[in-house]
Amino acid sequence: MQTVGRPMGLTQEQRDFFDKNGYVRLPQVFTAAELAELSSELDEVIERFAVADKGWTGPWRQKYLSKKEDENAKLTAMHEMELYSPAWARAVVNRALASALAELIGPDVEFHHMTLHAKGPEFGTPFPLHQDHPFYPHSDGRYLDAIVHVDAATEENGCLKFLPSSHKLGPLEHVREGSPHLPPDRYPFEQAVSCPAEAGDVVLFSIYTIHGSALNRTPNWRRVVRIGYRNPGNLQVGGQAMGRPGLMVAGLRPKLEGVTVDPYGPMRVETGRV
Ligand SMILES: O=C(O)CCC(=O)C(=O)O
Repeated sequence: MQTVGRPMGLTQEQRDFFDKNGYVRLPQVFTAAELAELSSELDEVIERFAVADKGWTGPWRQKYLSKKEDENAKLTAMHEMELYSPAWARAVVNRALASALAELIGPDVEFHHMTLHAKGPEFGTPFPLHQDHPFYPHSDGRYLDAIVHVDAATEENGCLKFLPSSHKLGPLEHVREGSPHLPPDRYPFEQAVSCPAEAGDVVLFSIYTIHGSALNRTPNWRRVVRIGYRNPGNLQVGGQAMGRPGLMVAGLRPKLEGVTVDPYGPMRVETGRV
């Protein structure tokens, strides 16, 4: 399948920033026209299928939220909007995004999953500091999450926050009570650096980079979509979308030792090692 959109290489400065900090903001990956389609189709899909609930659970909520905030904080979420919306299917194979990913974890890059995080007005729920590794552990670090900003994200509406250079720590033990998260006493939220972004920007970060976000306290929605990508040689060991092959967005699927592919049957992606 051909990727769509403009090719876009990373600047040396962006590469260096990513290597040092474990995340990087790519401005205006999506054009205004692409963004308008993504936004309106997302609204329709949310209306029809998304679920609003209290969001991530666990003892961290007592540390991050007042009683009133804890009672009211809400998240609207769902997975795999590429199966519901052509604009989001095109986003997966966007050429500007694919070429940036290929530079960092390629040359071969495979789509893995898509997840919506829409924080509603006033009490859009926060996310405690965590790595994404516990949610879909893979054998090595060649996995990037791409946060597509459908709305601008600011300090006030709960933009992403990162602990710079934390990707160098590798996979960490997480508290498993409720949603996996890092202990707030050892990883204080106040130490995280904000990464505000405009609508149309994409923030890339490693599966090992520690991140989170604060409450949306504004009267408007903050909608972002996470698209996960991996080098296909980085085999999954558990969690979300385990065993499901994804579209190749850069390079070609390699022939891997120990992975059997039946060209006439459903492709199986074997379990990797941690
Ligand atoms: O949507 C957010 O604010 C946080 C996203 C996040 O933590 C994640 O996608 O892993």
